[in-house]
Amino acid sequence: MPKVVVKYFDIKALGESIRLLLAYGNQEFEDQRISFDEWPKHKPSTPFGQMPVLEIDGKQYAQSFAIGRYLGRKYGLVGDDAEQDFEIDQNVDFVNDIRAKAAVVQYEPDADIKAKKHEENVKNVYPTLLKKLDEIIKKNNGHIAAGKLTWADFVFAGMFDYLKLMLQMPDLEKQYPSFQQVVDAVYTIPQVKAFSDKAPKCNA
Ligand SMILES: N[C@@H](CCC(=O)N[C@@H](CS)C(=O)NCC(=O)O)C(=O)O
Repeated sequence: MPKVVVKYFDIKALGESIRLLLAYGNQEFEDQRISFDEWPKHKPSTPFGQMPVLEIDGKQYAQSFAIGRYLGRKYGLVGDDAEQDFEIDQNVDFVNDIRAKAAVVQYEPDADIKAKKHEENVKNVYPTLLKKLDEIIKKNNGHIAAGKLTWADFVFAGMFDYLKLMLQMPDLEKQYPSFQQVVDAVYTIPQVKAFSDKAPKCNA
């Protein structure tokens, strides 16, 4: 077995899907959680100055969705044909669009502007996007794409707590039970659950 290391902060966000996919594939890995204080020391030696990073036998790879796609391919969590793979990529990009809209608010330093941006998104942006995502999941039998479990579900499940925090919607799954269906489809897989039960607890 190759020596595998996942480097990320001690949060779920963009790194959790990688941990969950490796757990799914029964791949042993070092779950290296780098503190925010320690990060500047590591940053220059990563491929793009960001994490998550997946290291395989000493070679570093980055970009969370590229890593997810790679692990999905490795563990059979992909589409049945090129068109289904296309749909998986498309819907992962859509999930990421929602994340990006919320991130603009989350990382706004000015408190007044932040509140205004959030209000604007709650009124004019989130309802349309979340309704669309709900429709997509329902159409795909409780999955993000292709009507079955794929690496896209791991991306969504892994970032769900972070999404809720950024959207400032702690009961999002109550509004959209389909979202919880995707999370459960991933976290109830025995080897994923075993990893998650033992992993450090973090709420985003
Ligand atoms: N497109 C990249 C984005 C990675 C990213 O934004 N990483 C953040 C944490 S979630 C980071 O490393 N921030 C620290 C920095 O930029 O110095 C991916 O999907 O992996």
